Amino acid sequence: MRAPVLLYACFGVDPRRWSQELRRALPELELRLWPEAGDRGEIDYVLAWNHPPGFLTQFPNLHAIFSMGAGVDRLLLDPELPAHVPLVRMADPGLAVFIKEYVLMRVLHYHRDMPAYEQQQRARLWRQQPPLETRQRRVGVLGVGQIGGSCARALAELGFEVRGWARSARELPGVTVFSGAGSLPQFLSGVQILVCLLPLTPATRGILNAELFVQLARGAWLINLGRGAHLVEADLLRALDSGQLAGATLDVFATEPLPHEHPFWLDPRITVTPHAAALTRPETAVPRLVENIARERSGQPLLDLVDRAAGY
Ligand code: NDP
Ligand code: OXD
Repeated sequence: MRAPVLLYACFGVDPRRWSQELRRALPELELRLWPEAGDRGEIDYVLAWNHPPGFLTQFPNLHAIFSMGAGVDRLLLDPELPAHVPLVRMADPGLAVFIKEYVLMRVLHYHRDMPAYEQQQRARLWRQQPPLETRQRRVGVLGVGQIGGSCARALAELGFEVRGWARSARELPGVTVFSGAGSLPQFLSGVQILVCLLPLTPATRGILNAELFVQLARGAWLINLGRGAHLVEADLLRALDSGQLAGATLDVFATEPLPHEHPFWLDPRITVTPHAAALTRPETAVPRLVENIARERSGQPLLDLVDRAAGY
């Protein structure tokens, strides 16, 4: 019997560390690195990222497509994505750890008035801002799945008053979870720091807009780590100008890299990071891939399957 074949086709991601880790963890598997795909009919699995539209149609015998990223929005935009091949999102526990660090860093930055101190420093102004206790600060997390859920729990452990929003009801220790579109206004009311960790789907595209901002506490802060297309950029600038929002931290953008002339770069109210809150690393990501390939080979249901109709 021939060995199963995994094709690494992650465009723009250096394959060296991945191939080392994959070969170590899956010695019984034959690993091929795009563009050295060999006989297309022999490819059983693809680890994919940023492939050109239609790329996957050349592999007629795929058993599963594994996304290198947690977000599969770009994969799902491929109009020729093979319809009947299971699509698996990345559930790398390392991603959740890095995003949690980033969220804690920015929430504490806003909570402890660092934007005001940075301004004061530039003006050589010595003025103490009375700190609030964490329990006096309401933080909302849009999307409390694998990553958002771990952030919400960590914020609750620090004592913040944490709300989460998801499609379906769930229990998260220390977090009040609201579910469904109808509960969004209730979730948003009084939120002072809003974190977005939603997947980009038809239901969530453009969700960070004027209508949403106005439902937050006045002078709220926004932290967007989901996708750039969640945010209506002009509405953010208007909300900052009106004082409805005090500031924003953005890691993801509608156009990446953020164009050189984009106003966000030099806006002192906005912190820009280059989609770097977390990166999938082979050390933490490969074990889940190994588990899923073993499951597929023994006819068990795959973990982390994408619901194509829901878009994530
Ligand atoms: P999950 O699928 O585990 O969680 C998604 C969460 O969003 C779930 O709680 C889900 O609800 C909720 N959700 C989805 N659609 C809706 C909706 N219409 N209304 C309300 N809630 C909704 O994903 P992850 O936590 O793994 O990742 C989330 C996103 O984070 C990724 O899709 C990606 O865009 C982004 N990301 C960004 C990174 C970065 O570096 N900036 C790195 C990694 C990911 P339910 O639980 O009910 O299904
Ligand atoms: C992801 C990302 O989706 O890095 O994993 O944004």
